[in-house]
Amino acid sequence: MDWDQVWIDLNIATMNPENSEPYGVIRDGVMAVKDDKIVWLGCRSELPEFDVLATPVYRGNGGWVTPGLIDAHTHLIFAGNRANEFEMRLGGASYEEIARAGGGILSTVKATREASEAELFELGRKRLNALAKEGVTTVEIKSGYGLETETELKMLRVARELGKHHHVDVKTTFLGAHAIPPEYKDKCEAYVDLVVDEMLPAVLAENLADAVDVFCENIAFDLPQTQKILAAAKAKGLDIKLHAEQLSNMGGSALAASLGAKSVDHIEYLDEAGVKAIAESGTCATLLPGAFYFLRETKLPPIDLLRQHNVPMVIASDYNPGTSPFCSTLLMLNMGCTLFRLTPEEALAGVTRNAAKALGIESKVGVLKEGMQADFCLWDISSPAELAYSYGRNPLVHVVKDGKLIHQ
Ligand code: DI6
Ligand code: FE
Repeated sequence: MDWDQVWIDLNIATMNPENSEPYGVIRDGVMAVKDDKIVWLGCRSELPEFDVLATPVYRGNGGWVTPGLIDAHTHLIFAGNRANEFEMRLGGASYEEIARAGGGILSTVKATREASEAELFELGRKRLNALAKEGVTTVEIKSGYGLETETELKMLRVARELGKHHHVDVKTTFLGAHAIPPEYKDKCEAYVDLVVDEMLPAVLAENLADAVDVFCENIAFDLPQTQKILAAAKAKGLDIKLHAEQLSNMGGSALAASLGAKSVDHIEYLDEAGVKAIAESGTCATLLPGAFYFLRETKLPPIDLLRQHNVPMVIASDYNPGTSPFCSTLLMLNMGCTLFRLTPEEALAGVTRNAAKALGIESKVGVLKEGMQADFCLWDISSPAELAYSYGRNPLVHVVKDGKLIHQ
């Protein structure tokens, strides 16, 4: 066998649903890599002969291998922070009240408009490093703190640049409809037209986005406005997704499902009709426990209904300065289990297999099997549930990305 590297003495949580063991486990496993692909994976007892003198062999010392983690929902490019609003909320103000008073997303918009591309790149690079140190190999990054053409493009360019200069793969999402900017206060329709007629074509002209997202909420965009933006994006061949049912039940998820959205995100207020709609369209449910926790939300997303209807559940950090200031995908595994009562296996699927589906890259990453991209993590843990159980002692030992051992 002509292989580039072989990994032995591992337990492999393949997350491959074709393997009926919990976590798709292969014990005493071996994985072989050639170029950027996994070319052999199985039990050591079935390992074919290979040239042991010519092939580097890495030992896992009985540790666990998982697919590289995928954080499918972040807003990690922004300037400033919102610790002052945290204090206001602790003093009794609600997130909606702060937003309606011109704070919230708009205060981050002000800081982000003022920041240079180089400053945003540096902020983004540090945050991406923090995620990568916990085993993230693919991340989605949204715009949405510009709310004017120039700054939306600036954010997306920074996201694309980060993807070029970092081993972590970056998928970008245009979220021009994140809030109504001050210049368009009381002129929301005109802002939607700007998003559709000016921003979207500019984003497409520079190929800056893989997907389009909207914040469908009573403090943001209503159903007809959401429909207009998502339909325009879909017509241009972009993936669509939606911030839906976060603070109230607007029917955004059913709309997104009818347009073939990849995911609906947050969804604390999603009802059974909405769950059925996304189940039928194959749309993923992205759960964001960091925002749930930080807003001290009490309404749980409909986890049992999602299970009953076999909706793929994704877990993501939603890393942003307002509702989820947590630059950690691993922490979300714990929060997903403690707050939403996911099983550790569901949580891990939410940052691997299902996250890949939500980003439309499930044919390449998210599970470990022959032919997939060689993106994987080696962890110093004695069972995969440990990833969700404990937080703070980072158990990551090695990351392999596109077949290359990453030194970080
Ligand atoms: N929902 C959220 O939780 C974030 N965006 C959204 O649409 C919050 C973003 C922020 O407050 O800065
Ligand atoms: Fe978000």
